[in-house]
Amino acid sequence: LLRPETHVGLFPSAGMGHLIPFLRLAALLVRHHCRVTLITTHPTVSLAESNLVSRFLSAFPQVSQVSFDLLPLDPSTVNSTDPFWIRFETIRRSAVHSLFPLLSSLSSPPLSVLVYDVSIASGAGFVSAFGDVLEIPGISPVPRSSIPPLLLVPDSLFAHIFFTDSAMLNKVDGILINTFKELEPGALEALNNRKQSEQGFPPVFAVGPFERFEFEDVDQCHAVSKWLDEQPEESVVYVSFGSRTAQSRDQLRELGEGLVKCGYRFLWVVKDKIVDKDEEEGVEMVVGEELMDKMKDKGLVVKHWVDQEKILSHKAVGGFVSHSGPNSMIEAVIHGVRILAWPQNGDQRICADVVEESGAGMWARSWGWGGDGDHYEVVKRDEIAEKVRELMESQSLKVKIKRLQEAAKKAAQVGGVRSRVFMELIEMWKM
Ligand code: BUP
Repeated sequence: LLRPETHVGLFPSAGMGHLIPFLRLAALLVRHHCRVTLITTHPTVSLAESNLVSRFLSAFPQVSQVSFDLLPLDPSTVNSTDPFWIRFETIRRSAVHSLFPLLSSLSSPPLSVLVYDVSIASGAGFVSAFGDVLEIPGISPVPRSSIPPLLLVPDSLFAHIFFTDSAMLNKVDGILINTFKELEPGALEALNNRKQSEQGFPPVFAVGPFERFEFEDVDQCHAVSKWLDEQPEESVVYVSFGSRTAQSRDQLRELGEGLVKCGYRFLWVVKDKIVDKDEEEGVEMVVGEELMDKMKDKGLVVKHWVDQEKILSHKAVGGFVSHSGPNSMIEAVIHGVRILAWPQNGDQRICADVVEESGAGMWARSWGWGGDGDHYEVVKRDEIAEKVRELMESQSLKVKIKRLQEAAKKAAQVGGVRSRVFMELIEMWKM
């Protein structure tokens, strides 16, 4: 007997940190014989997004793509200058008019389910923060200092989106999170416990960990791979703060000096602007020729999109100085690379707590938020050098991250818990 095909609509919001897990989810759903339609907006905010969508669609011709039309948004009606947040809001406002007709038009076969993005791509810890921000079941108490500063500014666009989306969470049929039990046991258990379901909180599905697929290959990475091939095993610290964090010139210089001082080899991805399209100056201009000169013996410094998972999977890489974005955190765990978490904004302090609690690495707790708000202060080179050394030298972290890596591998293997969760979901969507 032929069962009707499960047709999944995927609608990611803006930014690579959102697009990447959606496309990995799409690839996993195709592997589980679902029909997938990807809903995208045009133009994308960053070039990296449009490049990745093209590569994905060439690799998966069986996935259909439809465009979601955006209504014009007057920037003066939103309290933000961040292009990604402005796009989130544009999508949310346009959805009121355009989403239903678009979904109804996807009729062959009709959509079984729509997976969308609550604009806060995150782990179970942050999802459990929806509702009551200070007393969060399943994770360590969250001090006020870990709440993203913009969330405490009531008229900020970030707070507006967070609180409206959190109120909507009770209306969805389920929540998918790219995580797995050993990484966030307390938060996942609390999210799925009876007390919450009695309050109408939807079931939570730990669908992770998501791994990289071949469509993510990028050409510019030959020089990076070649350099890594020449470095001894576990000798390199990889430094990156994700796709949306631009650091101040002062901070970049201190970081570069700190890396020189730490004594370890390093691969550093510099980001000077929030959106890649705005990057104009070369890395020498941004970091300064003098510092570039000091760094050349021990480090490779780049200012373009790199294939992060390929780097993390390279045997030369032993540590990762990271903003602890949720994707980066999971990717480091999959590849057994210990993390020094230096959260810059958003949910990253919640993730840094997960890093510490799970044994994935350590968190430089006393360092301020990134960016240029009131909470920002430049972290000095000596502190950076000291923490990097601690990360690279810690035997206990080495042991803990390998244990977690094993659990991640087990969850993602054929017949592992992740595929069981996918099968459960797909059965549910057929009903
Ligand atoms: Br930068 C950079 N190459 O050069 P996060 C990032 N990535 O592959 P974020 C690259 O982007 P949000 C690069 O592997 C990860 O999958 C990286 O996601 C990849 O942080 C993704 O770590 C970054 O969650 O997004 O970018 O701050 O704000 O949504 O957490």
